[in-house]
Amino acid sequence: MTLSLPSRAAASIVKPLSPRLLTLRDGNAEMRWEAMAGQGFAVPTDRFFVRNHTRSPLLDVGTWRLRLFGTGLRGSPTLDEAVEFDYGDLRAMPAEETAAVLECAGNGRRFFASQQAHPAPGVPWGLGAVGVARWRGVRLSTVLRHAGLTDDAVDVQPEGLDPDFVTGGENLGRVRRPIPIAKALDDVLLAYEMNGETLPVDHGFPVRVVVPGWIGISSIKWVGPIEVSATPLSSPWNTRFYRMFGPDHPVDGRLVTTPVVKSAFELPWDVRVPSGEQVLIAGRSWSGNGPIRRVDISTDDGASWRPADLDPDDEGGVWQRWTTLWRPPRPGRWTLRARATDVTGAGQPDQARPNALGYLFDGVVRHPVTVY
Ligand SMILES: Nc1nc2c(c(=O)[nH]1)N[C@H]1C(S)=C(S)[C@@H](COP(=O)(O)O)O[C@H]1N2
Ligand SMILES: [Mo]
Repeated sequence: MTLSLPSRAAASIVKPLSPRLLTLRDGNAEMRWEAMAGQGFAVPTDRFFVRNHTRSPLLDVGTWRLRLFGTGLRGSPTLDEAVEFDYGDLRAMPAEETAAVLECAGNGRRFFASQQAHPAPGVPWGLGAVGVARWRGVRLSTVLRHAGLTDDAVDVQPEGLDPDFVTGGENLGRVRRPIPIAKALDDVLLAYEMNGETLPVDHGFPVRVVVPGWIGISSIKWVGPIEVSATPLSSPWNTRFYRMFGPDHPVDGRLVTTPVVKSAFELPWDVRVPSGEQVLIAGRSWSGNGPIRRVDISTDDGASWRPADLDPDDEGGVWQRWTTLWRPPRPGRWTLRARATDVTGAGQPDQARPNALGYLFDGVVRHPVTVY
């Protein structure tokens, strides 16, 4: 008898990976959008996407410490002299809860290839590398002040306790990315709960950073050391990765910070629907710039558009649920399209601007449907 070995993905991710809820992509887990049909505002944790550069570490909360150091703190402590906080210290500080979107910068990457003949390397995500959760924790600003923040601090760089990231034979060290002090003092959380429960292992237990409104890589999981610096910091995650490179962009690339406008149907890819019957189609749209103001739907391959009905409960929220009615006229292959516009007027073009690493796909996605 042969025993099947766990896949790379199963070894990297701790939570159960139900194929009804999640799709595996190169060792990462993508939320299936049909698993959001009929759900509330937040994405339940069992179907929340997981993006791991290496694998989820099992950390001991008893010995875990947050360690702040650097030239932006009083006395410029080194890592060895770091100001430490344990889990109980953080739990004892004033708590805050916020609903925030977490989205991978490469969400939608596969559509650069499938819709624009412009493939990009990286995890070939559909639209499910995104989720909204209720994050509860302590403000980073509170911890920074307890640690002796000075007026000289310019950058704050949290570092994950997962294994070093090795690519092409090169060890790039622990996953880390600087946050400018203004953002760090604004709304960044050190979260220890997700959707009302203890933060799960795959999402950063015991504590992760949540940077509302910024792309996923900013929200460092399994945070340990935090460097607070009086001079600008950098890491491969803001110089080599998570930059837009290519003919449309500056030679040294453009830093990726804010997610773009996107829309998704809460339907299986290649869904089958009967002809002649009216169906209620639901979906969601979101943007890093702020609330969604309008969503237009096309059920005839882009020939005509009509406004979707926006769920008033979500007005001004971090994402927007919507519905539309459709009576497929006759059997055949159709595509559904959803196109949102946010509060700044930013919308979704037919074609996203390509970039070498396939970030920030904001194009209108053609969702295939078979009518029978
Ligand atoms: N320490 C650490 N933090 C990390 C990562 C990682 O691999 N290691 N991945 C980042 C990326 S690219 C994304 S998109 C989000 C994903 O968060 P999630 O797995 O909780 O959905 O975490 C970010 N934080
Ligand atoms: Mo990501």
